[in-house]
Formats: sequence, structure tokens, C-alpha cells
Amino acid sequence: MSAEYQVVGNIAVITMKNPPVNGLGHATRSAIVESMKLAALDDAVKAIIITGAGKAFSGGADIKEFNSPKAFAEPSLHTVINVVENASKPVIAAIHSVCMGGGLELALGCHYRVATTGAQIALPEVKLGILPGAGGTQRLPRVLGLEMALNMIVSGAPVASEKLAETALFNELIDGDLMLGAMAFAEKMADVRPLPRVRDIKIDYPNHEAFLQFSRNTVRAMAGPFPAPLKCVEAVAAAVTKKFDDGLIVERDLFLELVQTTESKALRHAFFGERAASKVPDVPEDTPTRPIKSVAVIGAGTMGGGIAMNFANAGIPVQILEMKQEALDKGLATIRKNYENTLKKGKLTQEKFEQRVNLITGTLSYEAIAQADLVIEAVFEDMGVKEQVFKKLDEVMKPGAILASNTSTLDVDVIASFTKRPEDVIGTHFFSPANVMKLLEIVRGKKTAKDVLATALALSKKIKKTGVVSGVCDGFIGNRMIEQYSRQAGFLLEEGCTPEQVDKAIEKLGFAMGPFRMGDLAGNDIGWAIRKRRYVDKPHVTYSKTADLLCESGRFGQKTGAGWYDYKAGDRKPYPSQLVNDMIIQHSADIGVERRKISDQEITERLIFALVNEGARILEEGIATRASDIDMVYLTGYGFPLHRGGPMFYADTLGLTNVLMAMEKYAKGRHGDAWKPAALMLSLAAEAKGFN
Ligand code: 3H9
Repeated sequence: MSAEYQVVGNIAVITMKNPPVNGLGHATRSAIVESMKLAALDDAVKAIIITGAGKAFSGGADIKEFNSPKAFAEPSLHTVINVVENASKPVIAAIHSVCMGGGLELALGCHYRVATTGAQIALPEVKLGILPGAGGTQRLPRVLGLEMALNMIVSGAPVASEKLAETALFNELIDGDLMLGAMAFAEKMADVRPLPRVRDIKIDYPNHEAFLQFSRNTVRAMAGPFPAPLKCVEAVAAAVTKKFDDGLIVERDLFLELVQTTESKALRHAFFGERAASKVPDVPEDTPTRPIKSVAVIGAGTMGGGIAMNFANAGIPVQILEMKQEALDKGLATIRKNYENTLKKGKLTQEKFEQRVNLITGTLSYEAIAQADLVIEAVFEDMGVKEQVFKKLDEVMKPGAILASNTSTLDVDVIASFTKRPEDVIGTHFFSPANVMKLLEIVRGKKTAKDVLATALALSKKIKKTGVVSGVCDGFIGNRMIEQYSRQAGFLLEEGCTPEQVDKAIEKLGFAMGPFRMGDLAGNDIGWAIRKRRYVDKPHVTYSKTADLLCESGRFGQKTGAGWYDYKAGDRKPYPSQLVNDMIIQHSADIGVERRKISDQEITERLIFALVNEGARILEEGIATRASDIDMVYLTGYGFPLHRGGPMFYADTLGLTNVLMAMEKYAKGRHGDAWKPAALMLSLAAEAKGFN
């Protein structure tokens, strides 16, 4: 049973018990209906309270059931709500902590609702690409009014119960013990008839048509590729324009339509992917973590400064260590400027501004940082430099301090070997700008201790990052994959594309930025430096030379005022460059490649399938724990379109056999070796399975 039934005096109490958030799965729904029957049959029972055990009233429908027949098996949530609403005895929802989605819809089916202050009230379905499907779009406008309800449904944002105290949503807010208050309320209402039903409330909104049209226009402009927000407006419109039961039918039809969309599946995948990423199979969830009360960052450059800001934002004091006073002053001034900009934009209060700035201090001495609980090195990407830093850290840092490297490509095991405490060494790879980007790749070395890994994962939540664990390999998850994507982008130039054509095609798919605009933003010299290393270390790996030619002409990107595109002073807009396009065409001629017209489909397939194939290898080698971890890396760190769910999920939606067929076709072209399929992909396709 996922709900407990108790009778206290003449009040029946039904307590949902489905941890962690009392999701309204099939067992919970059945248990509520069974309990309602018991209460109906017991003459001694005068009123019924529904509440939730643990840390929620209810977080809504059990999303894990959505892909299974259980989701719609009877008793459906509609049936549960009907049973509650049509009960002959008063039913009171006793709400605390979290009351969301189907949980709020159930509460709206009750005759009365009481709540503690501070409870989070929401219909967040839109964030999962659906809409409230158990009467929420019809009942919420009846208690909150059209405008407020529509805002809550379209945004999905939680509102604190006390902010809704004056609305018809709540009959009472209870200050002290919720159950004592709810019992007293139930006693008071036990004999009051008729029983009020939200469905019977009339929505009074003069000129609702104009308001709804305005809402449609606004929401359409904001919704991007997601269909759900506009459907939310349609469902709410039905609450005003149709009879209650007809409105319910509109809502149900729209819900069933949305739940099947790829966009909704992608959002649900990301919801669970984010939570799964913090779980590492051989690191139990109760692994003790080390307290992190102070942090030190080595290097006051762009990366070091950005990293430091994360900790200051979370209230943790940070020391930044530099070699020279001038570099330290420059770094601290940049941080201050960043905070000043946020202050000016009104996104930070003066108090918070001062607090954060004061939490970041500078030093030139390793001895001064010795007592920090965590030190993150963000110095130049060179093994010799890392060696010096880690040897010094090993010498000065207190026992138990975590020694982290922000390396984006170097071998964390080698870095760990510079110390006598490799178990305390870990990679924490931030993405630029480090104070903005959500992704944190946590690189687990061969000897990294489990509590060090657990601490890094817990810390990633504290600084509001999505922490994803990667094993040690060249480029870890994200950069190892992007290299294959960039290689294809380069080959496409040689074969007939312009940078603009490639960027446009991938941006049309939903990417925030195409590879060439991205190169210009990040600096094309970074990739150049990596390739130069590759030419020595891995001479068999082929690259297009176009990017080298670009760099040889000094076009590093926005910072030099020219890259794949031309830039005008003070303007970040890319303008197609005749010079670069001529250079590319000349290069094709020089290497004897006849340029051809290349379709957008070929461009996007080659870029994305290159990511997918490398992602499959990463999975196969155990560098990533699960396919959704790879998707989270791409969704939070590389601008992969959220509505497509990440590269591995996207491949699943296309079907791996189809992806493999396309790869086979490209393998017949130039650089066919790049298309050797990962064994994992072949075996999954043979079993008609996907990555997720
Ligand atoms: C709906 O209701 C549809 C209806 O309108 C119509 C039906 C016909 N189901 O976030 P946390 C799990 S759609 C299953 O880390 P927090 C979550 O996976 C639903 N599981 O905690 C995680 O599991 P694990 C509308 C759920 O305290 C654990 O709970 N509701 C659900 O930071 C803890 O999660 C929503 O969209 C669920 N509904 O935040 C609410 N919710 O430990 C979505 C959570 O195994 N949920 N889990 O990794 C949330 O926004 C947050 O989880 C919540 C708690 C605020 C509830």
C-alpha cells in the first residue's frame, strides 16, 4: 500500500506514502481510492483528511510511470479526483512542503484545502513538455482567477503558499502543527453542507477573449520549439469558454497529444538525467563527504576568476593565488567588474555584492592557502606547469585537503602522480564562462577516493552546477566528442560548404551556436594548439587544414577582430568573410577536392553522428556511466538543443539502425575511417535497442 489509512476520533486520515515525493503512481492512486471507500463505509467517520508523508504533500503524477501502461491504468488520477470530489463527507487536503502537478490537482478536487506557510505550490507540467492533465487547467483558474492561474500554468514556477493566502485556493493557512490544525478544521466543517466543489465556481473575467489572444501572442513568441506552453493557453481558454466537463475533455486531449511528443520525452529525459548524473554505481549515496568551508584557486585568469565566483556566490570564502601582484590585481579587478555589472543590471543587491566581493581575497603565497579544504588549479594547460603546481600543493596543503585540477584535456592520473596523495586528487573541469555555464565535468582518477568524488558531486549541487562524472581520457566526455564534430565541420568546408552554411544548418536544428561562430568566440588558437599536439602524438588522425590556414593568417576570432567571419569594432555580429571563403575554395583546389553542393541534412548528420559515435565509444569504455550523463554534458555545456534531449537521446529518437545506415554512407566518402561504428552501437542496433 502506498497510502496509510487511520481513523482518529471521527476523522479519517489518508497519508500518501510513496517516497521520495509521494508521486501519484498506480499503487498510490489505488490506495487512495480504497481508503476513500473505507471512510465512506464507516459511519463513525465524519470527515476525511488527505495528506502526504515525509518531504512532500505530493510532487504530482509519478513521471517514472509515464512510459508504461501503469500511467493510465485505473484508477487514473481523474478517477481518484472524481471519487474525492463526489464523496458525501467533506474531504480536506492538508498541504505542506511540496504540492505540485497532480498533487495540486488532487488538492483542487478536495472540498477544502489547508496548508502550512512556505509550501511550494505549482503546476510544473509545462517544464516536462506537457500540461496539467487531471483538471488543473480547469480548476486552478476557478480559484486563482484567469490571469494568475495562466501565469502559473504557463511558467510552471512554484509560488509560496502564503502568497496565495488570500485566494480561494486555501481555506486556512496553519501556523503550528499542520495535522492538529487540519483536524480542528475538519471537526469545524464536518456537518457543513452543501460540500463546496471547485468545479462549480464560475470564472468571471470580463473581456477574456482579448486577454486570451494577448496571452497566445506572448506565449507563442516565448515558447521556442516547445509546443506545450501554447497548449496550456488553449486548455485554460477552455476553462473560460466551455462547460467544466467539456473543458476537461479539451485538457485531456491536449495532454495525451503532448505526452507523446519528442519534446516532452526529451524534457523528461533531461529531468531524470540531471538527477541520475549525481549517482555513481560504486559510490553509495550515504558515502561521507569532506566539509568544504574554504576554497583556494590557483590562477587569477578568466577561468580561475570565474571558478572563484561560483564559491563566493554560494557563500564560501575563496583565496586566489597568483605568481605576480600585477596578475593578481588584474584578476581581482575583473571579478569586481563582473559583479558590478550584475549589480548595475539589478540582478544583485548591494549587500550581496559586497558580501561576494569580500569573500574573494588574493595571495601570492602557497603557505597562505595551506588550510583551504579544497584547492582548484586553473593554470596554463601544460603538464610541466601542472607538475610544478601539484608538487607544491602536495608540500603545503593540510592533510585531507582535496586537490583539484581544472584541466580540460590532460591526464588526471599523471597529475595525481605528482603528489604523494593521489587519492585526494580529482579533476573539476569548468566550462567558460565558469560562473555562468551549468556543466561541471568531475574527472575521477584511477586512485581518487570515493569520499573525494562524493564531495565533488555534493559541491556541484551547492554551486548550482550539473556535475557529471567522467573517467580519465583525452578530452574527457565533452571535448573528446567535440573533436569529432569539429573534424567533420572542417571536412565539410573542404568539400563544398562555407562556415556560414554549416553554422546555419546546425543552428536550425536548435544549437545555440554553430562550430565556426563558436570557434570565433572561444578563440581558434585553442583548437590550433591542440591539433599541433595531435600532429605529433596521433599522426594517423586526419584534420582539415583550413583551420590551420585561418590561424596562420592571425584570424583567431572575435578577440583579433577576425576569424571565420569578419567583425566590426564593438559588434559581435559575424559577417561572412569573402577572404576566408576564397581561402577555403583555394584550399579545396590545392588538395584536389572537387567542391559540391552539400545539403543541410548531410551537414547536421555528419556533425551529430560524429558526436554520437564517439559518445558510444565513451560509454563502451566506461568513461561515462550512462548515456544520459553524456546527454547532460551536451545539454548543459555545449548548447545542444534541449528539445532534442542530447546527442544520445536524439540518436535513439532517430533509431540507431538509421544512424548506422547514414554513417555507412559517409564512410564511403573522404576520411571514411572517421565513420567506423562503435561496437556498442552495432550491438544495440542489432537488438533494436537504444542508448537510453
Ligand atoms: C503530473 O503531475 C501530470 C498530471 O498533471 C496529470 C496526470 C494524468 N515523479 O528534484 P529532487 C524524484 S506531471 C517521480 O532531487 P528536490 C526525483 O526523480 C508531474 N519521481 O528533490 C528524485 O529521485 P531520485 C508534475 C519524482 O527536493 C527525487 O524525487 N510534477 C517526481 O530538490 C528527489 O527529487 C513535477 O513536475 C515525480 N513527479 O525537489 C515535479 N518528482 O532520488 C517534478 C521528483 O531517485 N519534481 N521525483 O533521484 C520536482 O520539481 C522536484 O523533484 C521537487 C523536489 C520540487 C518535487
